[in-house]
Amino acid sequence: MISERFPPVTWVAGALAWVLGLVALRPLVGSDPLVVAAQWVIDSVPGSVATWAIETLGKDAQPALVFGVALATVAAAAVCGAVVWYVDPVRRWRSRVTGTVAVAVFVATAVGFFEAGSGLSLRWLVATLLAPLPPLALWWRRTDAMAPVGRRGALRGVGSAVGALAVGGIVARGVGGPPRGSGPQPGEDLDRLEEKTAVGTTTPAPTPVADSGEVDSRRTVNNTVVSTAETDTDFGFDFAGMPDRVGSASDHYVVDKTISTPQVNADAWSLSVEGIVDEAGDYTLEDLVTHPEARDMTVTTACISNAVGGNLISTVDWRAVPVRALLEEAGVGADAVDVVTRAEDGYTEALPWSVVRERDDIVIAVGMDGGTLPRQHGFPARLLVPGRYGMKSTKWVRSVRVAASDHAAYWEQRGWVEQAVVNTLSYVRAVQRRGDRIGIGGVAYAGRRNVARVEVSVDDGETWTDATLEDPPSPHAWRRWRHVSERPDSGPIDVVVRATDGEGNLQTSERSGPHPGGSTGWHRVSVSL
Ligand SMILES: Nc1nc2c(c(=O)[nH]1)N[C@H]1C(S)=C(S)[C@@H](COP(=O)(O)O)O[C@H]1N2
Ligand SMILES: [Mo]
Repeated sequence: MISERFPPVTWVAGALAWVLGLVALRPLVGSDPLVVAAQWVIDSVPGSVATWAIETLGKDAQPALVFGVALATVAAAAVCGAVVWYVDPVRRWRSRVTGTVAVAVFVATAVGFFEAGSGLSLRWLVATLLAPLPPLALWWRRTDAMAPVGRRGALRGVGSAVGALAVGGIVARGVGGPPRGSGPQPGEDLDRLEEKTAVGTTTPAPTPVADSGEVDSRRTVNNTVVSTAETDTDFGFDFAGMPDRVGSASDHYVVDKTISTPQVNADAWSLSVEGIVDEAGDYTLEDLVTHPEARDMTVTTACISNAVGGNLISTVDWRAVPVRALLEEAGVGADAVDVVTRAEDGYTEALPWSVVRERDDIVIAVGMDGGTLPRQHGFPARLLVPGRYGMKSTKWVRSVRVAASDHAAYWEQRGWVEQAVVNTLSYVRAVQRRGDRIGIGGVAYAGRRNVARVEVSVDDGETWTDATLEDPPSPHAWRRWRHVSERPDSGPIDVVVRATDGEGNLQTSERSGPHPGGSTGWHRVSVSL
């Protein structure tokens, strides 16, 4: 009986050994075929499904999907094994079916590791040869002879599989990750990079911690820090919960569709400017960092999927070169319609040339917070489009192409709005009691329209008072605001905030979810202090 049932089990064991081998070899190549398959699923499901997954599961959706792909592989093997063993007509073709599957496993491994990032390299060859060994060893024993193999044979098979895996894993770890080149590294000091050149790359922003004075108690309600402090000093813009006026690279939120963050070797990278241009060109990272039009700019970026009051918004200093400057150097043809950016991960975005031509703030960023870009923020270079949601800002950009027709970009194909101009927003971040006084503070942002006014209500919108506004760090950034009132008695406070942009438009109170054009509505926080 056992021998009758054993073959399907061998298939399952083989699939497991294969899947584990792929994961074990991941460090060698940087990614693995399971991740490639999962990414392929993300890229090919209908936009509504992808959007739903990103909105509801956020970053967790991605590891879950990789696990799902592994599980599906094992399940498929079980089905195959059962069919081959139990279905009579197929039984006769058993060795042929098994042979075909073996070849398929081999090809999938080869293609998968190739796509996983190593291309045709020695690492690819080693990974491709090692990963299929354990499953093939298991299958071999079962298929060359029709005779059943006993438990000892099975144990030997499993033993050799585990052994091969261990060797593979040790080799992978010993050899280390894929080559990163000796040139600029992610997060490297930008000035040092310039010196070198002269001689010869869904995590919400962590809850901010800017504090002044002792805080006696502190809790967080809907991303708002509620605290009490024993101090008589006046409220500034930095009290518990207030974000820094300009944040750092490490506390910037991260959102992308990639399961494993692209790892770009800056030595081998260059940005190509191509399409309808007189003369296509390539820019190295050094070319961009030392470009005569390179400039420093402080920019607030918000994700279109941020909920009202959410943490997918950050402000940081960038070093960047206007796309307009690069395109003018290339000479844009008269038929130009769209400027399409394409990224390492297949992501694309597009902006009309008529807009790019007029705006010096649409830039290729090569520096962030004094360093080169961190990997997760697009090393070595990314687009920045102030005033539009983050989706317009292609990370890991590889090419800027001038096209003669309208290009449907990655998120646009998935049902999000094309222009993605940010909606005016104002968020409460901090409520603090100091004796009889209550300080309320937060941020407001209206993209290029700028924030002209912020009003705060402490009675759920019945009455409104103007908040004190801090000067924005730049025309492309948010403004911090605060509102201080006398309130000796403790009790519930229903805070509501609303902003007015520089064109005189009051932020809409109408509540809408992020899809398709970004969330709207006033941020409300009820606290007791
Ligand atoms: N290549 C690429 N660029 C991308 C994305 C992506 O998935 N791939 N995600 C976009 C989205 S939706 C946002 S909100 C911003 C986030 O940038 P950050 O992670 O540096 O904050 O990157 C954008 N650029
Ligand atoms: Mo986004």
